[in-house]
Amino acid sequence: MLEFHTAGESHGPGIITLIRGLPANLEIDIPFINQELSRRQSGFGSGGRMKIEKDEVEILGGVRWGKTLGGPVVLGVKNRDYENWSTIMDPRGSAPSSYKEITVPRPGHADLGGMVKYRFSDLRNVIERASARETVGKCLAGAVAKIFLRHWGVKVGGFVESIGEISAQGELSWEEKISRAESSLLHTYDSEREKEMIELIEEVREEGDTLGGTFVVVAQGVVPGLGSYSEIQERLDSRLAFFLMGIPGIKGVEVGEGFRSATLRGSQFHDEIFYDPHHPLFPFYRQTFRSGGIEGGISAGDIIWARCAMKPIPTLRRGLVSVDVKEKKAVPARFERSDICAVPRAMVVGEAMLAWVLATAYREKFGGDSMEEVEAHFQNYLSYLESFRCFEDG
Ligand code: EPS
Repeated sequence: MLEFHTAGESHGPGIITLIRGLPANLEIDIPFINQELSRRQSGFGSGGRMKIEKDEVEILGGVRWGKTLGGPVVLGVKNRDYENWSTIMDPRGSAPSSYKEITVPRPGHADLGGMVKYRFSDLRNVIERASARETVGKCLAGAVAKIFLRHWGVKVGGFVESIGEISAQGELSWEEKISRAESSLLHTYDSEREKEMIELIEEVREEGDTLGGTFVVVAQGVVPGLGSYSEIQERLDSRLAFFLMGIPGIKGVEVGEGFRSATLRGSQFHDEIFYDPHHPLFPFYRQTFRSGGIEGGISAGDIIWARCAMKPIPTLRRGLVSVDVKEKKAVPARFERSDICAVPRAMVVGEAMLAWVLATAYREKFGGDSMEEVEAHFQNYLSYLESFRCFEDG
């Protein structure tokens, strides 16, 4: 089974990702991984930290001469900011005598729950691992998943749909939206609305406040038949929701037009089935993907998409009402350097998680210890899909 784990703190020495279950002989494209890391760092609305960090992957295990060895793969990224935090975040030693514990939790953050759960008196112990810096690790896993998926013709992309109450407009193809988003400061496809979104972020920054928004992630070229209706753990939609909801700040996930489906008639919602022997990938095809390309927990073929809603960041310059847990006195929540709006960057993490879920589904369906074996099983499935083609001219 393909799985990943991340470790590391926001201002500690670095973040690592351990990936288990990759086949041997998968070529690891390091420039591509670095490109994904840099996409995660780009996006208007970030705070000062992004000027310090320039994330770059180091391979610490499981790869030789550019190819996986079939064992666990360990990827790491150093935190450049660690040099400014080396005393406070030193894995050795003890707190310096001048150190003051953080005792005022931010509403909306893991601070208070984490303090109670782990019996900490210093919220720094919570802040560090609960930080969205951890998404570096998710993007490392996602970049490897994308590299694996490329072999099977799957492309993963995404775009921001809204920031605050401003929504991108325009009926465009998936490709067009994704490619426009790629060159946009906010990773969105509507350049007119983007200006308004940027103004809004600036306004909110002035007010000492923060903003959320929504984004969409899409995979193209997915084979039908991934996942299963049989059990909750096997459903592609439940797995997708699990991984997308696990991105910090995400409060809502819908597969396709999930919420709108509740307001539509069956005749308006369901993606009707057509047959064309010349249709690429699979001759039973859909013209719409309102279901997100997943029916009964199984991929329908070609597109898979989901939408996520991200809450505003809980670290506000204008401190919300809180309580000093040591003094038991009402005080405004503490501010420390933070982002204003992280939606464009969360979108990149969303892509990573969609890629991850699909990579696990391809791994399960096609098995194999080496890329050669996966390829053989995949080709066999493609031949089976081909058998549904029936040409009138014989
Ligand atoms: C984060 C707060 C900010 C972000 C950080 C996530 O960090 P700092 O407190 O050091 O300024 O920049 O995100 C990253 C560093 C990153 O690479 O994504 C938080 O509180 O979650």
